[in-house]
Amino acid sequence: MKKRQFLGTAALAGLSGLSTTLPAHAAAPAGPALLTVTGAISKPNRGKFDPARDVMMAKQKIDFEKAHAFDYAALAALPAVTIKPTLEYDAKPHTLRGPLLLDVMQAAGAALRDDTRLILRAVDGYAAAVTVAQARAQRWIVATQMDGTPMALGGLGPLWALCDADRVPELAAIPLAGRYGGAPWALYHIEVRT
Ligand SMILES: Nc1nc2c(c(=O)[nH]1)N[C@H]1C(S)=C(S)[C@@H](COP(=O)(O)O)O[C@H]1N2
Ligand SMILES: [Mo]
Repeated sequence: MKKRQFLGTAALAGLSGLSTTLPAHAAAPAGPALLTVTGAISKPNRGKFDPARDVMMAKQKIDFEKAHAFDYAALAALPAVTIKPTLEYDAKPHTLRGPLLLDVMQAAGAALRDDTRLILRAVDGYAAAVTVAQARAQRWIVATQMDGTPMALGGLGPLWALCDADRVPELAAIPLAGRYGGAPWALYHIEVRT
């Protein structure tokens, strides 16, 4: 009995000793990270850039000390909004659904000054920037679904940052073929730049 008690106490002491040496961040997602947010954030949930693992990011010259990774479940757990913009590929309205970009930023602890820039980067290297003020005013979302279905990698997914361009006058004024120039499909990385 005494021995078991001692071992229990020792195990607990060991655990608490370990936890104080771990970095103070929440657990990384269980599923594969679909979106990694880096830069000016205060809620990291994984380690800094690791050249042995973050290989595609290395090729795209991405480097960071802090990062918050989201898997599909983490994004799906945030409140979702639905938009119905006309897309240029078939000139028809489609239903895009996902969390607000700024809610995703908030979950990562991103700096959210009006002039903070969010660099939205896609797997093919395409990148576009939106300011926090623009993301708020135009209600940008990180779409996780189109027409009720998750979007494929190789298509427009798995994530697409966009807004309801039909209902944003300055975007609706642009011909359809150029209206989504600022909206990277296959989004996988966002850098928060103050
Ligand atoms: N990942 C990714 N997103 C992108 C692009 C791209 O090349 N790659 N092109 C942008 C531009 S310039 C426009 S006008 C629209 C449509 O481009 P697309 O015909 O290449 O899809 O998507 C935008 N989003
Ligand atoms: Mo474009």
